[in-house]
Amino acid sequence: MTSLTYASPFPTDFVFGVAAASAQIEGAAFEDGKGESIWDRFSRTPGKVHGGDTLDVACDHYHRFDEDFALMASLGVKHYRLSIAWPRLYPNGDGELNPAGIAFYRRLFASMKKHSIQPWVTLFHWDLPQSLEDRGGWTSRVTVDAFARYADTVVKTFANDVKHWITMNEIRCFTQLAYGVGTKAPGRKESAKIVNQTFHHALLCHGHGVRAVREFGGGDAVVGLTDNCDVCVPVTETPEDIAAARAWFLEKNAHVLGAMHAGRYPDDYLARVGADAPDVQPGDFDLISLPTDHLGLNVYTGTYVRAGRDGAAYEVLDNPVSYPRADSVWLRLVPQSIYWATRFAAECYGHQTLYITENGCGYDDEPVVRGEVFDLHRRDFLRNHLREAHRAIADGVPLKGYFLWSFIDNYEWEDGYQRRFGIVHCDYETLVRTPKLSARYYARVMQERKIL
Ligand code: PNW
Repeated sequence: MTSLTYASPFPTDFVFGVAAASAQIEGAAFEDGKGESIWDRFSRTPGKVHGGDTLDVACDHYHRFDEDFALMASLGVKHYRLSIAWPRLYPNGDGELNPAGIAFYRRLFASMKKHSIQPWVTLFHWDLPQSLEDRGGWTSRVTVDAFARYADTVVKTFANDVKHWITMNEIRCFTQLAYGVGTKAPGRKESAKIVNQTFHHALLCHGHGVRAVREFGGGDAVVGLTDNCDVCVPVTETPEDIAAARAWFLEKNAHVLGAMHAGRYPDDYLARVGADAPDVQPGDFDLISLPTDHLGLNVYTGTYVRAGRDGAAYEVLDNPVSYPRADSVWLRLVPQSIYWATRFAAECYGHQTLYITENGCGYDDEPVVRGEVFDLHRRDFLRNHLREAHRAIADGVPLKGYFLWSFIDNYEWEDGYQRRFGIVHCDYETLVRTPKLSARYYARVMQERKIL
């Protein structure tokens, strides 16, 4: 332990930021030549998205980005993680490039520069062009080839504007939940073999993203993956429970972080999936295991694990129904997940530069009352989670930054607009933005660089 206490400031190079994603805030879903994305299609499929909400308008960030960056700057935000909409640049995924799409992001980056906000750009945050889905989507290598071209274009075009790159956002969500469970676009329910293949194709695209940044990003550009690794927390912080949690972490993350790190699928993973293992072509792992500069972790919740009985490596504890959670049923409030996710990622895979690229909470009922939103629950959430980030740093974990999800209420995928994650409230009728109490709180934290 160092002498860092909660009252001491975060290290001077620690990055505080906010995050959002193209499909969730931009709107203008069919403007200026943008192609249809799988979420445009999925949201129009009856019964798939709460309230039948579409991405057509969202926060209208497409037309209001300058106002949004002015607001960010007024809150003291200096780092913003955003994503580029693939179907804005290549309406069909491959084929013709849409110059209006490029022009939009040029205007956007110019506005960020004007407001002294640094972009952290994710190449893919789930808005796959529908045309590629029609040709197999993530089950097909057609998507990998198209992504390679898209990544080359983005990095070449914006190399002067962007120095921080993230290849993919949360591989599990657009593979397993989208092609296995079916709750996310395109809503398919395929076999385990096919789902494992979608993971493999996503890993290949990550590799292409790294390659593109190395080839075209300039010498000072950095790149890494953002993963929503499965996170566990030892029930008690005893050596036995910590060892059990580490064993669980390694097992659950073998097919993404384990594979990237080892340069092949780990043996225990291959033994577990047997005949459902993905098909791997020669050279695939040369791409997948290209060295990266950082690893981003999106951490929202965690699973409690303790030492196993009768020789088992671990035992998972189910959460009782009364365990506290946000309004998203999956978002149980487990602040220690920040500490253990980053610590295990550093210990198990040797990562030297880690970022929390998302952390936040979603609630449904956050009304504006006399011009204010009293989201004390979010202010508390932030404080509790930042304390665990602080604890990780004190224990020597190389955690270098924290991006809050999200800057503004936005399209929460299958939960539509009812679920609010923003520190800025969005009125979806008037599109008026109102910073919540949590925005004022986070602004002070960023300014003073310590937990208040
Ligand atoms: C992330 N889960 O999604 C995404 O990166 C964001 O686009 C999204 O808005 C945000 O978190 C809040 O949901 C997740 O089921 C979706 O554990 C589902 C899970 C985790 C993250």
